[in-house]
Amino acid sequence: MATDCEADAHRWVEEQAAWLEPKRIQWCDGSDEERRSLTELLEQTGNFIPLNHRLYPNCWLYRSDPRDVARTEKSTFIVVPERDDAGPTNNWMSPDEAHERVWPLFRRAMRGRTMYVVPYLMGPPGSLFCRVGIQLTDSPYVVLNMRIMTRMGRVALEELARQKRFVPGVHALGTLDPEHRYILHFPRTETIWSINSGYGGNALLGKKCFGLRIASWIGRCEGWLAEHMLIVGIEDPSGRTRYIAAAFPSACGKTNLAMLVPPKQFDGYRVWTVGDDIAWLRIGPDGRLWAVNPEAGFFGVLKGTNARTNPNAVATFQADSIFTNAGLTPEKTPWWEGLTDSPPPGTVDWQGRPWRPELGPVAHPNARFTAPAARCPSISPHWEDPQGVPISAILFGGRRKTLVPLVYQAFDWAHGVFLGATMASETTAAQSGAVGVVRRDPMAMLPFCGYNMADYFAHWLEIGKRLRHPPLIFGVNWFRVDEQGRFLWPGFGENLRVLLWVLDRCEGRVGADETPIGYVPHEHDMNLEGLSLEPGAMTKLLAVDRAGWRQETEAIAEYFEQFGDRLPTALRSELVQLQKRLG
Ligand code: GTP
Ligand code: SPV
Ligand code: MN
Repeated sequence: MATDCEADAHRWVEEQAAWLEPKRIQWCDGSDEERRSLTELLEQTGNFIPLNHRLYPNCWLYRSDPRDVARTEKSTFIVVPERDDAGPTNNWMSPDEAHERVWPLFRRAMRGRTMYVVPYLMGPPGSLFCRVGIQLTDSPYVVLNMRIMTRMGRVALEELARQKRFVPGVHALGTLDPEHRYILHFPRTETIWSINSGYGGNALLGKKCFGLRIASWIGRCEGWLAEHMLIVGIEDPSGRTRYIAAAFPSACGKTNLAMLVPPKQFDGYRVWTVGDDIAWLRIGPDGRLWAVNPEAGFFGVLKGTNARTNPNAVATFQADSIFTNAGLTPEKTPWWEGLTDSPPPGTVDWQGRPWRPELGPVAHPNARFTAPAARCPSISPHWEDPQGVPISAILFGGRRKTLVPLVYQAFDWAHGVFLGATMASETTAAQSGAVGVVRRDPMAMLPFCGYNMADYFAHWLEIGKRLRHPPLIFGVNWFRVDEQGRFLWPGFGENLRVLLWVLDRCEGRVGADETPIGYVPHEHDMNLEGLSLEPGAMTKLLAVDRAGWRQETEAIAEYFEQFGDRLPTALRSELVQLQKRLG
């Protein structure tokens, strides 16, 4: 006997098929056999190329349409009746417009093609956090990615029978025309529609669409948080592990921090990866904040990733992985900027052209790997724990060439929410549009919050009130540069030094300088042994430039205006207090 939820799912699939008119329907079970047949099918298109099976067993290179290489924020909408419920930072569309203007684009969109029905889980099976999604798609590439990024197929169908509802998502490749690309979210019905893209966050609907936009709304209704955060465990030489969650905008270092390798001076420390992109956080019965990674794989940035910067990522994607928009060497291995000093002779670029410097980069700057989390050498033994892991500290960080210190601590939860709400970062290649422009990206959720950002801030404040043992909140910035534009801080593995100061603060083991923006480390409290920095670098990294911050508060005041009365008064008062402290 089918449960109501299973019956709903079947009925919904039939209804969608009647509109999309696929030639056939294939329910995905997640088996190896299924993977093999999809792979063969894709290889025939010429855009899915088997890599050197000795060096990269079971790995493929995929070339996407050159117009479809990153998330398209201008095509991404929150669909609710009232514009104000989407808020000033989201694109808004009314449900009527969605049905009248966008739904017709899906009509017969799968004609002559196979419609794959992809049941998937977000969250570990059997966990309170666990949810079911069902994505319809006509892209075998999307199916193969969903298979890595989520727990897909039979396991999700079994869970469906236990759940009351699922998140339906309809994805059609269409023509890939960016002018008619739409990624629509209906928080009220927990539904997703996506058309005219096959790339990443636009098309793998479990990730940003469900995992962040829809989940952030569900979390608000149910009293939890869905965040653009990594989760990492730091084990000290005594064998105790504490966990940190960190929100950095796209391509600002989450995967790298989650997979950090301790510098050699830190013998006895181990770093455990729980998640690299999304955290779902709940208040535990003990009054602490507990986090799970709802995903099962990594969709990570290739640029800059190598055996020195991120050996754990390199080991992870050495097998069973998909490389999207990397270059290809004559040895049939993938290549991207930063892997080695220069591409081997005879390398072709991400569009398959023999590479010459005039053609630009070998790999697209947003080229990515899709790899199973279970392959990661640093994967935490607790990464699938149903209750998650307890969070001691939350970090908010971005790319700021100037002003923002390497690390500073918020005075309390409300100040920490203010710190997150006002963070800014330079844009990256992860989204279409200009790169390197500083913009406010509150909690790294600007492109991912499924409702009014002011209400989201209020929700954060509310969660803090309900936490008996809230994590401490910190700001970090690995990206300060000197006058020549060189990074002042070496970053990557060396970031452990900052994490250890953070954990010491959590235990009240070190003092700090009380500055107008928060607590800043005393230089001598940070373990800098074996680190070679430019002379004076540490002073610059920890300085609080009052004049610069006064200017920043003006920019923040202006930014707050857009939220009107909906902005929580606590945040307005945090701004006033900061201004007072700055004098
Ligand atoms: P999304 O997957 O887009 O959400 O990105 P992410 O936040 O996981 O970013 P990721 O860790 O993939 O890093 C993005 C880029 O920043 C890569 O090119 C990294 O090599 C670089 N990067 C990461 N950490 C550091 C760091 O500590 N210092 C410097 N200078 N660069 C870093
Ligand atoms: C991001 O842009 O933050 C990503 C990649 O993690 S994507 O899944 O394409 O959104
Ligand atoms: Mn991301």
